[in-house]
Amino acid sequence: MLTVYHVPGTRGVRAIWLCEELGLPYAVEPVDFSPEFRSSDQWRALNPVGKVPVLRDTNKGDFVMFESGAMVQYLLDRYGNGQLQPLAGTPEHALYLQWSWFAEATFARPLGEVVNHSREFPGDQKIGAVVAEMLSRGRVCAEAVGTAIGDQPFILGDNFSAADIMLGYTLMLAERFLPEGLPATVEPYWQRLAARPAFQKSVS
Ligand SMILES: N[C@@H](CCC(=O)N[C@@H](CS)C(=O)NCC(=O)O)C(=O)O
Repeated sequence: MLTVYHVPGTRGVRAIWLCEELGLPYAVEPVDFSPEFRSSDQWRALNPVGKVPVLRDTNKGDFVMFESGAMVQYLLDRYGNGQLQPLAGTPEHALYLQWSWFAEATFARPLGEVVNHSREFPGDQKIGAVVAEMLSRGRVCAEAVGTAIGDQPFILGDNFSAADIMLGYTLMLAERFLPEGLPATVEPYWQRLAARPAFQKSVS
């Protein structure tokens, strides 16, 4: 059994969305998102920095991992039968990796800091400049996605891939936190992703 330890609307969406796309059976285990629980020994044993999500795979033994992008890659490599990613070692796969890593390491990071700073320092005026700077970084990333997507349906071209799952979660954050919303160049792509039944299941 695959179990995603998850808080609704957070990065576990990526693993759930992928399981839905692949038709993999999985369970969702709700996690108490309070700082107290996340800093407990119990939770830190699963995620050493107290974040969500965590994936457990008991199909063979008992395997536990954190980092949503790594989960996506693990699930694809172990259960995907070549679906939703180009062949490893090809330039197409390099671009698949590029957009997957970009989605979390470069694009989601400033948006995540907006969330973290606003939560940790509510009402603190000094945070305004930090949040504005993070949002401007997020905006540059959203525009980069718009330029790359052009008229193609998905980030790698005609075929939906797990890189769209990685980016889709981050676009959900960007739509929520960028005051002006997503650039017009990105909006049709985001709508296309958000309309997928597997995505809708992951956020329901
Ligand atoms: N790079 C990590 C980021 C995990 C992360 O930041 N999770 C958020 C929820 S989406 C969280 O637990 N935030 C709590 C905190 O950072 O205090 C991943 O992709 O799994």
